[in-house]
Amino acid sequence: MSLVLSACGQKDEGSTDTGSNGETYNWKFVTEEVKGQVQYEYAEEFAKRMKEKSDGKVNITVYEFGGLGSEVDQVEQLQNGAVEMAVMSPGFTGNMVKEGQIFALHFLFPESVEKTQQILNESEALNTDLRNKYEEHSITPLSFWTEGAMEWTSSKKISKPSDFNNFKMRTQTSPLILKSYKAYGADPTPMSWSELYTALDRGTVEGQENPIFFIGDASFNEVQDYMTLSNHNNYVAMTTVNKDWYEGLSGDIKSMVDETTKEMQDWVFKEQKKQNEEWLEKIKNDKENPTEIVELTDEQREAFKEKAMPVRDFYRNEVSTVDGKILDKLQKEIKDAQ
Ligand code: 6CS
Repeated sequence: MSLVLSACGQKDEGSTDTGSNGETYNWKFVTEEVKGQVQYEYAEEFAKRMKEKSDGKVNITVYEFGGLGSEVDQVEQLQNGAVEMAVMSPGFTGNMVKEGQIFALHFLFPESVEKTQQILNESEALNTDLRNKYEEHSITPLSFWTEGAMEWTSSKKISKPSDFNNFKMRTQTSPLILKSYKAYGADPTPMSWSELYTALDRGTVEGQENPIFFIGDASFNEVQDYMTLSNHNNYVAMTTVNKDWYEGLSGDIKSMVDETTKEMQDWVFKEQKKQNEEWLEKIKNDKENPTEIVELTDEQREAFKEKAMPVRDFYRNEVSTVDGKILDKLQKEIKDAQ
């Protein structure tokens, strides 16, 4: 619809109608998760706030994951303007926005999820420099937020790097995520999460990484025996908009979008925290599908960290198109925040 409107020369603000009460806006907001999960609930709350602030003029339809294709299809839909807004994981854009693979680096952000969120909110490296890199591909990330610390689930116990030897690990598609697991000796396979339950059940892959709420809500614990509380990374999602569409919004509507995006940072932090805490308890107490929770000592975590560190040099020297400048700046920001 928005494409048709653009072709007719109207203002490209999604589908726009002029009724007796003035203009109304109809936008599509796609997420990589389903009802009840953090991204979907985020988008619903965003839509509700926009409707209220605009006195009903902005109507946002939120799409659950699945209806519009894979995560990678959704990236394309945002780029070509078929949808105006998307929650997007950098883990699916790495073949295009090389710098965005910074989030694939293990042990980069602090173990504290709260501190990590503060850095995501304030980082110039991310909110200016990385944003510019995404904008080269028509994607404007308006905010970065965590969905929680990432943990490993597996069919065999993982507590040291050698446990990953030839281990079939499911990953998202960004090449640097695969590289991070190869650094532990694993055999990573990228796939959409829509195929993951079956792949784990059949043993096509033996393990995966995700925040706890997602592991529980997608029932991965049903087909896995162990969950290692590795906290090796934070799951970062981005609130993204189609660049041209966003820049074409009128001043007051654009300010409303910016204001809502900002407010939502606190909202989503609380939402992910609540969901992750609740799901940890549920997984621990699930007698029908028991999961052994593996806690790592500082020494054990250190052993993984040691293997992960060379991947940073690889990012700096082989992946980055700006000689690792964004990583250097981010590392300084992380150090200053701690
Ligand atoms: O593992 C994945 O691919 C999915 N995980 C989360 C937390 N959200 C969406 C994403 O596609």
